[in-house]
Order: sequence, then C-alpha cells, then structure tokens
Amino acid sequence: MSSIKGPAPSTTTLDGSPLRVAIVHSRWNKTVIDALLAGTLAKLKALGVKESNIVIQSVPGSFELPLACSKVVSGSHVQAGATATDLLGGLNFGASMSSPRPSSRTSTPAPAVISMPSQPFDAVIAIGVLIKGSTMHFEYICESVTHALMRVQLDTGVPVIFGVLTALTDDQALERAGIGRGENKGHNHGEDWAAAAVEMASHTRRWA
Ligand code: DLZ
Repeated sequence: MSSIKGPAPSTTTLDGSPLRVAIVHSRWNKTVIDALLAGTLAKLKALGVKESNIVIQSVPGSFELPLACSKVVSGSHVQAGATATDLLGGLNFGASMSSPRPSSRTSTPAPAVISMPSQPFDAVIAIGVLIKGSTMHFEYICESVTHALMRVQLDTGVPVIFGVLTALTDDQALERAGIGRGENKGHNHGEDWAAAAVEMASHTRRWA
C-alpha cells in the first residue's frame, strides 16, 4: 500500500524568482547533510530562486542552528564566505552517494562554508541531522533546537523552515535524505523544505 504521508501540493503558484533564501546547516553527519543540502538547493533553483539570492552558512552542530538563524535573519553575522555556486562545486555528491555507506554515523565536522547576506532574507532553512546515541544528549538537543527555531521565526516574522532530521538510526537519516542503503533509497526531505521556504516566503510577503 502506498504511504499517505507527506505534504499535499501547494494551492498557490510557487515562484521563487523574487526571493532571497538563507540556508544554515550544521556539519555533523556530513554524508546526510550533503545530500539534504543538494536536494534543497536543487529544488530552490527549480522553483526559480536565483543562485545569487541563495546564501549558505555552516555551523558546527544542530545546537548552534538557532543562534545562527537568528543572526542571519537580522543580517548581523560576520562576513566570510562562499556562494551557493561555490558550495555546489565543493560538495562531492557523486562520491558520497556511490561510495560504501559508513556503518556508523560520520561525526567529524566538514569544513565551514559560509556566505554573507547584504539584504534581508525572505526565509531561512535550518538543516541539521541528529542521530540518537546512547545518552540523553539527543533528546535535549532535539527539544531545545526545535523550540528555539520556532522562537526565531515568531520573534522575527521571517519563516524558519525546520530542516532538522531527528533520527533514531543511521538508516532513518539516510532514507530521509534519499540515500538509503537498501532498495528503498527513501526521499530527500530537502526538496520539501525548499518548497516550504518558497511558499512561506511568498505568503509572508503578502501578509506583510
Ligand atoms: C555533540 C553532538 C552529538 C553527540 N551529536 C550530534 C548530532 O547527532 N547531530 C548534530 O547536529 N550535532 C551533534 N552534536 C553537536 C552539538 O549539536 C553541538 O554542536 C555541540 O554540543 C557544541 O555546542
């Protein structure tokens, strides 16, 4: 039986061409992050968001996402960096998807890729991958990050898209990035986050 899960298509036309979108991503569990980032970027571009209007900021782990999103939205973070184009060139998606999957999560942070906005953003997408370990760390980070990201969007009025996977296993995370190890590759949730960003940014512009 097919799944009933997932978002129904938007009833409004999604036009990303006038929008400026920030992506803030953590560097823990890099294989999964890279795939999610690729899915997000591809869908943003498919919806018309210009590459020059997409900026990317990386942070060490998911716990750092709320503060970074808050700073990025207010335009007050420090400059250093690369554009979406540079990032796409830098990520080795082919290798990460075709090479053998790690048997345990990749916990070494990848190099920082950062870019700087010169004007406000219409939406920010927070991407992180939390995978449950043997302590309570996972629960505390999941809960605090979720609440803090919600607070950023309510406090600023700028949509913050919740692109944080909270997976109980490595396989769950891989499948939600469309790179599952089995026959079921799963679905890349980054595509949904990009669509949500464009839709919410468009709504928010109209509601202003
Ligand atoms: C420390 C930690 C652990 C154990 N696991 C993850 C994880 O699965 N995903 C993730 O994004 N970050 C993890 N971190 C790092 C924390 O988010 C944070 O970067 C550090 O505790 C420093 O504040």
